[in-house]
Amino acid sequence: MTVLSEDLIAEANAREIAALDEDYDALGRKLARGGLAIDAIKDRVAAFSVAVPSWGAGRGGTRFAKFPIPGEPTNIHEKLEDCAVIQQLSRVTPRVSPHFPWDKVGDYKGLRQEAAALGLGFDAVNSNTFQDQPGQARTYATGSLSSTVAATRAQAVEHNIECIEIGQQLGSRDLTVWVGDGTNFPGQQDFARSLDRYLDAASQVYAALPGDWRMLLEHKMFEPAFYSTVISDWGSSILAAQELGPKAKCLVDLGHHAPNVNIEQIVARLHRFGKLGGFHFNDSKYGDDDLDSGSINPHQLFLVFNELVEAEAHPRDGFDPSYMIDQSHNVTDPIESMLSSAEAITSCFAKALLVDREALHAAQEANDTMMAFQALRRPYTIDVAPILARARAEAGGAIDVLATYRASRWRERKAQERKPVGLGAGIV
Ligand code: AFD
Ligand code: MN
Ligand code: MN
Repeated sequence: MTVLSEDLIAEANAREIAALDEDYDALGRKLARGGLAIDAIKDRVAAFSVAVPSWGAGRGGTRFAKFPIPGEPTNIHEKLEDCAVIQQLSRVTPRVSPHFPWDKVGDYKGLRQEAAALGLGFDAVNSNTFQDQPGQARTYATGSLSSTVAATRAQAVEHNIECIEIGQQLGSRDLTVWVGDGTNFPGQQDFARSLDRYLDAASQVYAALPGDWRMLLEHKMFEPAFYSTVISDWGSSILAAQELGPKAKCLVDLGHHAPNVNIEQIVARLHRFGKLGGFHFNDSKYGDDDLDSGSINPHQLFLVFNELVEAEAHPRDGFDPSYMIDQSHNVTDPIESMLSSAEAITSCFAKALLVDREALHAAQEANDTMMAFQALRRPYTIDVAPILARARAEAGGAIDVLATYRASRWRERKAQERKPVGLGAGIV
């Protein structure tokens, strides 16, 4: 079952294919001069994938307002449909990362089948102890896994374990834990004791992990807490992951650092200690951590992928990071943002594959700074779009994803069928 008409995609591609062939062949000749086989790069790109967040399918908002659009999805079933559109066009987003209780349903086996029928699987399960839910016994107003109240910590542990159980039914194998725990005032909580409480509760979640599962700890420097957070940075994250055990890894959300932090170096450090577990891709300019991937600083995204390709060539303690988009689409059609972001992310991966690693390492060893820099700069300036487009087209996706999406009039059609979203503030 396909959500969009295959004929529509084929017709759109037919109009683009001659130009693509020309561009692909020209790029192939250019890469061949540097000893690279374009088809081999294209095969690597075709095998690459990044998960999309279920919550990213709806319009996001800020703490000031949320401006819904007609036809946006309001439940997990409609969200899966929209994710299937992204996958059908891009062929690089075959998995959806669910968030609970937002995506709660009565029948998870059924949900897994529903997704499979749409060509989708499930990625990491995300728990949510940063909000209170109707009917919940204890509030998370003053913290969850690190709460001073034992019953609140127990409730948060129980929720995370429930997420693991749901994830097992969905075919996931990672639990991503991001807590909103932290403080707004100096002195509000004891830094050491709050971390002790977090570690004690997190170890109970860890103990419930099935053998082949991982627990991904996501750090965030600020927001919703504005003075301190319990897992604030990669240092706290790796120390916690080391204390919890080998199945605990660190998840790097690109938007969760102080401005100008060298994230690519953090990636290399986490990998050095076998603790790089996954990514949430997005971009940021100031404190806005959920802008579209590569929209502000594509060079940083490339440098992150350069470290990932380097890490893959030199694996330590396994190298299997889970890649996911985590963005808040406040002013665009979320499908368009995720199509554009998936392309930006895959482009950076492709450019990182073009790096002449032998030349880079030789220049590094010889302290030839300029040539080491050029080894990264040269591939960064190459337009890899034809490689991505060819990989997509061969897999049945669209050469021009955005134009084909617009031509499908998906959102206009859904606006006739779906119930309108309520107003309000909030990230999702
Ligand atoms: C948060 C974190 C985390 C969380 C998401 C919810 O990035 O990944 O699950 O946003 O919207 O900022
Ligand atoms: Mn995130
Ligand atoms: Mn975030």
